[in-house]
Amino acid sequence: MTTALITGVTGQDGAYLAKLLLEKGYRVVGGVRRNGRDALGRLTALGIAEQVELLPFELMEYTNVRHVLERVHPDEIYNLAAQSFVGVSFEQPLYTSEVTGLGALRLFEAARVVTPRAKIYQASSSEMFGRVTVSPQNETTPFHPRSPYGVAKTFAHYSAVNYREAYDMHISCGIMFNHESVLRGTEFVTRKITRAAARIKLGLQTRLELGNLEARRDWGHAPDYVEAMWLMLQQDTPDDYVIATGETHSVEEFVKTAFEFVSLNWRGYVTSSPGQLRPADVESLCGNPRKATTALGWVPQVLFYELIAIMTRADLQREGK
Ligand code: NAP
Ligand code: G4F
Repeated sequence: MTTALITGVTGQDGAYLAKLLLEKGYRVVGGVRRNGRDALGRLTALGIAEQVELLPFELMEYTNVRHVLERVHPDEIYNLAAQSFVGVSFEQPLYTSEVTGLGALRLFEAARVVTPRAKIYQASSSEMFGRVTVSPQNETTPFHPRSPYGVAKTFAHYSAVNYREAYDMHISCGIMFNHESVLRGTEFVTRKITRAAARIKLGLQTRLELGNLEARRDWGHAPDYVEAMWLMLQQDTPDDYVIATGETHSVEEFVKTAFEFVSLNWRGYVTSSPGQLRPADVESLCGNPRKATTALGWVPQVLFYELIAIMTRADLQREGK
């Protein structure tokens, strides 16, 4: 039986990946942070909380990372743990660098010592492209990160490439564009919008305050994206892959579509507030996933309009209970 360790198993991607690997017959071990709330909500929602072996895991703590590898001896390691919210990274740049940047390096270093033959997936991000001058972006597009989070992910990405080249380790990076789902955190713009559209429709909320409505993103569906993570680790040779839909849409288009789904005109409810703007924002992202399609056979199944329908319908059901 193949053993996989997933760091960040309680997050959106961690939950979907755990489900996928369990379906494939893996032994799945998940690293969990100790905190005061129901950490297992997403695993419970997918009906797999009992099937994942959980271990205390903190990326800030090298000894803990190393002990977990010694105990689990994974064949595959998926490093999904991160302070993943770009907005907060401006408020907590040092913490974000510690977890999202140095945390990945701690894991690679521990794996070099304990499990050098394990295959590793690193969750890199389209946020590394930042201020783009070329569109669409692919694996050769230069990085120009625009946030402490983007800078930290770029450090982690180059650390992965360095360990691959220096120590011949099988580390692959998915340069993933935004991917969303019914399990997406409510702080991210998509879920903030679909939840608000549902709540306004149901009379539970009256207004929605957003920031930059002109920002454009390439939004896909998280269950499709975790499949790409797994595919990368089934290859003989490690590499980097852009994972994206190839479509770009504005935040305003997202709002309009979600509100239309609940038969409301968004203009009556949504404001753009300076308080929600970031010190620097990524204005436009659009990925070219051709390499992943050719080398991995990966194709996104869910695109923009279906994604919004899935998320808004789920929020209507959840909020209507
Ligand atoms: P998420 O929902 O925010 O999940 C992040 C996970 O990391 C959570 O399980 C969290 O645990 C854990 N974590 C945070 N700090 C940690 C620490 N110090 N030690 C151990 N675990 C820690 O993120 P996601 O959307 O699933 O994304 C997964 C990964 O892909 C992240 O690295 C993210 O940066 C990257 N990524 C995401 C996207 C996207 O659009 N979703 C795109 C590109 C890259 P708690 O539950 O305790 O908070
Ligand atoms: O949903 P967002 O917070 O996602 P962002 O910043 O693109 O980051 C996400 O995708 C990255 C991949 O590119 C991941 F690496 C990262 O971990 C995360 O999953 O914001 C999207 C856009 C931004 O331009 C933001 O300024 O929406 C704009 N926006 C406008 N109003 C807002 C809001 N974002 C949030 N979170 N909240 C708003 O009210």
